Amino acid sequence: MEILRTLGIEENNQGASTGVHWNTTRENGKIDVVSPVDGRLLASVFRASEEDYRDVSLAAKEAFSVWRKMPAPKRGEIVRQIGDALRDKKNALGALVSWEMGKSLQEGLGEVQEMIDICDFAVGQSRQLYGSTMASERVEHRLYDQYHPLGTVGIISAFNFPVAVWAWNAMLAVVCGDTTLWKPSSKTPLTAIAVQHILAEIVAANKLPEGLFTLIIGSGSTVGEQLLQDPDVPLISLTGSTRVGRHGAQVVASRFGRAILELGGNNAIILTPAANMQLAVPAIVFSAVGTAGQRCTTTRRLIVHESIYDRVKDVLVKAYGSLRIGSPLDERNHVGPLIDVSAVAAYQKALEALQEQGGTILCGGNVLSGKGFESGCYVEPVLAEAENDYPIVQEETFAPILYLIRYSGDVENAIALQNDVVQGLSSSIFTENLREAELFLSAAGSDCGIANVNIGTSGAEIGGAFGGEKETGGGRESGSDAWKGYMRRQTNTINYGTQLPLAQGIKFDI
Ligand code: UN1
Repeated sequence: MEILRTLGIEENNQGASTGVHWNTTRENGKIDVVSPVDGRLLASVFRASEEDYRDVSLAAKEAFSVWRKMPAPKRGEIVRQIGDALRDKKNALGALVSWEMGKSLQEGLGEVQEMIDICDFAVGQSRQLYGSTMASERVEHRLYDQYHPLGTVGIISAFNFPVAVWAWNAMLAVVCGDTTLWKPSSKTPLTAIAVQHILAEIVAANKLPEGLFTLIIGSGSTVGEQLLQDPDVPLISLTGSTRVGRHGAQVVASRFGRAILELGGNNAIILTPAANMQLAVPAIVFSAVGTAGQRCTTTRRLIVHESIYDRVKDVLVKAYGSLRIGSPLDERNHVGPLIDVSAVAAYQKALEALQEQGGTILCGGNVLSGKGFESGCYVEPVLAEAENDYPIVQEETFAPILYLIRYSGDVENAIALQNDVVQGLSSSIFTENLREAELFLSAAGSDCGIANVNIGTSGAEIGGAFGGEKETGGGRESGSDAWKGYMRRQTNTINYGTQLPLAQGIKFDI
């Protein structure tokens, strides 16, 4: 495949890089990367060893001692070059995202655009690592805080956004003066290797310390666990399921490391009687079936007022009937494959549980086979009627299953249902009623990290902080002031006078 060659992917690739150099471990076997698009073997990657982990961690640590001293705007200049390199490789990398992960080519290109956008954002941020100056209560004293680089940032990324979420973290981390250690999902190692090749050219051309960008690909229970436990990695940014995140958070907390967690969502859209259906219907369908339901921000619950419930149900059944499922590389299709056959099994299991618990499938529910579906990863998006308190509705199933839930009375009841799950990532309301919209956004409204009005739950821009509350983990990445999470704050008091006044008016004469 031409794009593989363009991006430096070979038939067999190594799973660890300290920057420009690749380790040569072969004894841990390899990961065969099979495309969910058509079941073809794209390439293989040799799993990294525990020794490889120690190499990359040391390289990142050594690079930090140099990188932290480079002025932040100069660090931004390197990120500018990365953004330019991504612009050059956008088509090939976007296509590889689609082949490896199975999202549409539009979305694969959009994912690379998201990387470019965060590069631009980080370049600007590199000149704005602001601290505050505070008024000191003491005479001839100055009190201020400043932000310093933190160290190596471990980035554990998920298969569904194999490169963009890494970029959100890495581009901010490096302008903040940190070095990075990336463990991508074992389901999508090729896009990570392609990105590492792009970075290696920039590291070499600018004679940067090797170890600025390091990569480790291997099993979670070996190198993943080493990363969580590594005292030389003061911050772990982890994107994944709540189950994986709960373990990771505990391990990192036990060594007093910091964690930025972006875990499961159970995102809902509320449709009130004042909803504009022209906006709502396409937003619901895109948010529910886009990326085959495999975004953290995918809409999983639709909470609809009883007075419009039947109409909404009919419109959606019709819309779902017109969805075209098939290769994500064919732009006429709306829905591509799930990542692998184990995701298909989880989809089937969820549908069984739903029916056992009293839910009704209105449309979809089959796994597709035959021509064009040889990978076994294509499923029909499901629209189902359910109650919010069904155990299966309370869980995140990473597949295109949308639960229709009815509410009655005021919007407060819908908000209560929306909040009545353990996750807290994204949420939306469709209404043209100001009171409903403002209540939803108020302190008594949505309890999620992201709350939208008249747009869907997915597709956030990089300019805003991204993350959620409760079992979503509480972390924030990407825009707004998320950069502060990648630095250590230091508060400084300077006495430029000739006296030694103590704070709180304490007298201590000797
Ligand atoms: C994710 O699914 O982990 O808001 C990230 C969105 C994308 C990012 C999703 N910009 O849907």
